[in-house]
Amino acid sequence: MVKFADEALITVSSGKGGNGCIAFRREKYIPNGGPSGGDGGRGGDVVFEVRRNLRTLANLRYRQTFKAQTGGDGEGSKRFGKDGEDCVIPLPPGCLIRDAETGEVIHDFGLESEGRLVFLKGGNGGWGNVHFKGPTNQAPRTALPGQPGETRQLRVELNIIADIGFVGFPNAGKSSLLDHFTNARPKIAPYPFTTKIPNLGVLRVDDEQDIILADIPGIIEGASEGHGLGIRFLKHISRSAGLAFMIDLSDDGFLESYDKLQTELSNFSEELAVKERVVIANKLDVPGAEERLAELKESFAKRHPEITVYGISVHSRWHLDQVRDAFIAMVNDMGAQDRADSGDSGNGAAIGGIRNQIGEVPDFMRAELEEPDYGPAELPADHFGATVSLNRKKRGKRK
Ligand SMILES: Nc1nc2c(ncn2[C@@H]2O[C@H](COP(=O)(O)OP(=O)(O)OP(=O)(O)O)[C@@H](O)[C@H]2O)c(=O)[nH]1
Ligand SMILES: [Mg+2]
Repeated sequence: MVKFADEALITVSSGKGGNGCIAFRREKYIPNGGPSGGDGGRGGDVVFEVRRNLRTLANLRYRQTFKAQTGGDGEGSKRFGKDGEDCVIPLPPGCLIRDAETGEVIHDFGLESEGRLVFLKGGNGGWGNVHFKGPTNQAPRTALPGQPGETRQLRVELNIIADIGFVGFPNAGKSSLLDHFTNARPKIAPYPFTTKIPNLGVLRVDDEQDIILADIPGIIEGASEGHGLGIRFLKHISRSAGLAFMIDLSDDGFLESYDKLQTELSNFSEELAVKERVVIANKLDVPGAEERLAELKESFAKRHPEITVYGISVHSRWHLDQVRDAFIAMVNDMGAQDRADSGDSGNGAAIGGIRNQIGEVPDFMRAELEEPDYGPAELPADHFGATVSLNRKKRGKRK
């Protein structure tokens, strides 16, 4: 079963319009009643809808073809055909839609949590023969077929939205920190690459603020060339307010870790390379770690004085509050900056975070995949051509 997917290739088609009808009014005592064929109904649209309780594109992996319904054909007695039902494709927040062939961005939902995009309009219904009546043609035998729908091949990409993204070598304790701070219960184990898909958790600050933390699979030197699980998951922290670099003090390479990680980030994107950050040195409980922390702090003071280094132990619960405060500060700084950029002076305390942009966030990791409703099934494909429905009821004999 696909549990997490952040890319999907899909084909979407809007519905064909229903055909117009050729029919004539035939009633007793009303000879030559005139044309009465109604118009076909409109074909259904293809609509994308952002649902905030969805977290993955796994639902688009199960079903890759999405078709809106064909409009119903017009009928006699000037009855219009029924409009085809729209095909609504639910997406999690943070999606981007591209043309599958050219890669051109068609729509970016960004941080929207409730967006709706009518992507392909259904075909119009064809005119019934009532429209073709004229002074010289009182019994038109013409009706129009419905207009065809459109089909496009698309690539949907998901960039998970988080406030703080964790970056670190495998086994540094990223998932352990997520587990401590949030409601998420990621797998934690003493071997590298325990985490294979991004984990999200919600850090509750107070009634007004939640901070979303993203723990992504560990990256290693050469990840940008495809080593380990690669750097493809870095895209999920690209939109975050700040990064937390986690360094394992029990690892002999602790002094070089930061620069190696930074190199991989720079290879991925400039945006990530310059993002606001803190460094968290974990496993302070292991023997010799205190000395290593002092060494690390000294090295940062010399080479990256703008970055704060926090020494913690998730196991022993040491100094975790400092890290929590640092996360809150990064998120609020970003919130204040966003408000300044948008010209809003903001009154009251600066509360940042995605929660304030996308509203209530669900308990991600426990949220069950919603069963999406794609609308009704499609009518048969060979459904084409103007329908002719002449009423063949015999006229009563004229007396
Ligand atoms: N001694 C000590 N061990 C820790 C601490 N925090 C985590 N660990 C251990 O380090 C190991 C790795 O922890 P994880 O949280 O799975 O590490 P990760 O960074 O998520 O690793 P990947 O998912 O493989 O990238 C586990 O055995 C943890 O129990 C700590 O503060 N002290
Ligand atoms: Mg992990």
